[in-house]
Amino acid sequence: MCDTNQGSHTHAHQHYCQQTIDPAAAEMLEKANREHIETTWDRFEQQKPQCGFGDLGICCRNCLQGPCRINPFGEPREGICGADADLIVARNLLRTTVGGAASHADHAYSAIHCLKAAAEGTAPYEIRGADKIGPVAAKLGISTEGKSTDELALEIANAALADFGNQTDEPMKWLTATASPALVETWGKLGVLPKNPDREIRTAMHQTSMGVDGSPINLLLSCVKLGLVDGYAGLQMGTDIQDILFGIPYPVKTEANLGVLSNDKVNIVVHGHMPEVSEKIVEWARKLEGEAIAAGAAGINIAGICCSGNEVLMRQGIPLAGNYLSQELAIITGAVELMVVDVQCFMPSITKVAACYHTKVVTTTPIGQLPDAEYLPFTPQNADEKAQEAVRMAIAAFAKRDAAKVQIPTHKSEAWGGFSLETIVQALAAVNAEDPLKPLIDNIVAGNVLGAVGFAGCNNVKVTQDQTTIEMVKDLLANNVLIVATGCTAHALAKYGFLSPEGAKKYAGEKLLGVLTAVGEAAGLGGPLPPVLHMGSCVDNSRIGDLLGALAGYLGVQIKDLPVAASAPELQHEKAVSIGTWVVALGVLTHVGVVPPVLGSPLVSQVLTSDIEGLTGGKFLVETDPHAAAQGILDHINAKRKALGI
Ligand code: NFS
Ligand code: SF4
Repeated sequence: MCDTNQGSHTHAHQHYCQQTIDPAAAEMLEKANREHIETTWDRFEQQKPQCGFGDLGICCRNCLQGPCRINPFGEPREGICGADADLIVARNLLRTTVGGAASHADHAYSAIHCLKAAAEGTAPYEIRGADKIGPVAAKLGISTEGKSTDELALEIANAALADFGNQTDEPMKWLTATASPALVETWGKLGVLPKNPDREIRTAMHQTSMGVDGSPINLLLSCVKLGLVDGYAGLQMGTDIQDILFGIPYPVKTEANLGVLSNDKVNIVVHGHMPEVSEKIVEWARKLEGEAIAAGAAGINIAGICCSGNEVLMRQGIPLAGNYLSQELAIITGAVELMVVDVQCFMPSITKVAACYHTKVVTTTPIGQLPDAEYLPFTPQNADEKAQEAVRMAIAAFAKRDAAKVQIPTHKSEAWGGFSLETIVQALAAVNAEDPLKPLIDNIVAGNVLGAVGFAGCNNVKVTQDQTTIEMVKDLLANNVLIVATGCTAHALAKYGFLSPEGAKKYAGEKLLGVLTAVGEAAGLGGPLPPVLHMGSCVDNSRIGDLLGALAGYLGVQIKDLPVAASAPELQHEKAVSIGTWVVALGVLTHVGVVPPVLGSPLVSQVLTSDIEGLTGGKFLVETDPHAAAQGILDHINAKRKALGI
């Protein structure tokens, strides 16, 4: 690593078009090559060819007699215990779903603790989303009469904790309070209503252990259950609590791509997922700006990677530096003083890349440590202290920045974020104050908006960074499909101008542009709404669920009847699998652009891409070609329109 005598990197004239379509990323890959710095793409090459058994999902290590592998073309057909391909694939898929659901439930759990401490006055967080308390209290059946904001926040935090402590056979309160009665009934009949998220995670680990469940179908139903754990104990609970704590997002303009890093300011990059950490870093970076100036910098610049970036974009207007595959590249600019991480999606490699520069990496949670990073254990109580420490570390590092190693790509695009359901309704209310959803519905009925698709999920080194996402969204917008986006796909779309009013003029079909312009102008934006509405982080996929629920409720139909779909074009994380499972449970066609490890079981593949539709109304669409995927989604939207008689 960063040893100039090491001659192992020889792609001097490579153009990196296999790796990424992002010119800023390509420029940094070129710099990495020049400086002999290994990136995730180099490590991907070293992994090739990846194991075919793993790829198909037919290897099992669930007991110490293994590993066992199934031969898809012959013998052996069973593992040592007799588990066949269907069983092994289904078991593995459930463990993946558990991994995702556990990540999101643990994320929500941290937010609950932070809200509780804030409400009790033991942690330095101000409750900024008092306007979210009413709706959340109402759905949970909590009376607000005569209670203070703090009292209500505490009661809501305790209601969330009660779901985690539920020892009865009643389903999770957060789920029944949020989902429509018809969905609750459907899930009840399937026997997949989760009770206590921690218990479901435990039970699923047990169910998949050696010598327990031998029924692939039963295991797949548990996947749906864990998808619901993710949806309601992770996404919905996380978003509701975070909105109460940090405020409901409202539209905000910012910029995206590595060009947001500053040449003359202290650059701090927040990376990971938990706004408890990133919000405090932003707060203290603003408060300590004078110290940075005293140290010779022009100020402090904060930028975000992955979902931490989305969180502070939505509520603080902080620019996005890049998505998952750009995390090492941000450090390779040589201009980052500090990268603060908390949990999820940060590569263990970042400290090695950072060691080639003056960059400090700070870890903040007991479960997310890196051996060569500085560990600042954040708690709700000490967050002010730890954030100051981190920001001062960045200021101190600024003096060590080596100008000879700095190269910041100039690429950046204007991007709007912060489109919560509340904001979308508010924008629509400018057109029709009495009945805000009516203009959207009328335009859907008239065909000016053909349908809507939610884009979510990651980058994955197996596919060219951002390409599938961008190509699909271009096709769909040209066909007047409204797009909402979260997570790393939202970053991708931000980088190429899809989150800006200009993007509407460039990419939206004529009819869609007319609607975006009418709403944007009525809402006082002086131009069209962006054609892609940034709804937040991956946890904020609950906002897409809220939007779908509102549309279905308005029309008096089920979500499964709507002309909508979802897509995770470049998924990598287990969380993307559990989110996708929740979305399928809602009744939505869900496209994935990377083939999940299930093809080793014809049965599991058949259930996920077809049979499950008969149970929930949703199913997975697996398609790696962006244009074919967009066409599949358009066909689906048109079929749903026809069934609705519009
Ligand atoms: Ni979602 Fe966010 Fe990005 Fe994927 Fe990772 S940051 S929670 S998992 S990689 S979108
Ligand atoms: Fe092999 Fe069965 Fe053990 Fe899996 S659980 S490793 S298939 S013996």
